[in-house]
Amino acid sequence: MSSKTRLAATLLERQIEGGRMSRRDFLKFCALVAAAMGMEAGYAPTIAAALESKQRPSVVYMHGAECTGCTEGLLRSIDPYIDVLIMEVISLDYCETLMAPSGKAAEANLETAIHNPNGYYCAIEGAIPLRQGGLYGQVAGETMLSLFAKVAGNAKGVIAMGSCASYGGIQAAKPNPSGAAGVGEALGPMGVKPINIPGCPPNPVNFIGTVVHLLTQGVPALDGYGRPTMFYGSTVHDKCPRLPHFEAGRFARGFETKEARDGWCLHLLGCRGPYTYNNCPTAQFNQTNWPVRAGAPCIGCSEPDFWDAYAPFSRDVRMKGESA
Ligand code: FSX
Ligand code: SF4
Ligand code: F3S
Repeated sequence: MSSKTRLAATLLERQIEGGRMSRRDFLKFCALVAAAMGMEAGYAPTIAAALESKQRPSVVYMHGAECTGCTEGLLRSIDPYIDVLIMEVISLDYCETLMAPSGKAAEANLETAIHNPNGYYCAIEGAIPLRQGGLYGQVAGETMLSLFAKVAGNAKGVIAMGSCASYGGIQAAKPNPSGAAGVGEALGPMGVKPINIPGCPPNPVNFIGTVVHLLTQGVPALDGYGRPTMFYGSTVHDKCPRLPHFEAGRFARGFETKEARDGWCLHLLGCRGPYTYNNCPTAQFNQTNWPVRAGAPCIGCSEPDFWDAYAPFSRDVRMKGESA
């Protein structure tokens, strides 16, 4: 089932339930977001009360240079469901992947959304091409650079969704022919300071939790790279289930080995977990699994120097002087 079909089916289920989610599902959503934010379960009713007491805030979601993997990851989030976010928590007033209008009608929607008298939040997925005045990335004949400067510049808050939007990501990999850059670098000179939610793609709970934090408590605490510390405060390595093997010097020497299957450390197979800040081991994707547990090394997808600093990804990346 395609993501759009799946979303439609989910929304239909909700409609059958009466058009709105049940109280139980809403509280479950709040509990999951609280857990991802590192809060105790008792914080869920606070989130619920704050969300219920406010008018649903408008969100304008822009697509830059990217693969749409961030949106795809978000659409496939099953717990919390994406429809909870876009139907109950926010008012998603512009998103090229999800909206029904196209062409002139879509452009009119954007104009209406950015002139909302109550203001709006802006999420940007993807990098922004800068070379030759931004010529290599255009939407409806306007460069992403000029369009995003307008949309993000007037927003109450800006979220850079994914590593491309945060730092350039693979779009900025050498030789970076389009001069792609992250939102902070491209729009910083215009006064835009985004909250970065890196990852290629990021975990949907990191995005949803950030939206909830913005709505309930304002801008969350950020690290030096603009990432919320509640999600990016420790390394993948710190909470990795293979860590006891690392500490005991037990390293798998091949992917198809008994040692790799038995949970031995993947550092010699290229794992960048020790240098990568993200909550994958605890949040997991859809609370199901994550790369290292599935047997693939962490490739550092949420780090500012991802892609070039780590490629090729199967390379042994022990730091100078580090032994195994
Ligand atoms: Fe793709 Fe998003 Fe990677 Fe980038 O993810 S999953 S290339 S971070 O902007 O769509
Ligand atoms: Fe650290 Fe990676 Fe080894 Fe896990 S597999 S312990 S993240 S080096
Ligand atoms: Fe990315 Fe590493 Fe997590 S590759 S998804 S930060 S395990």
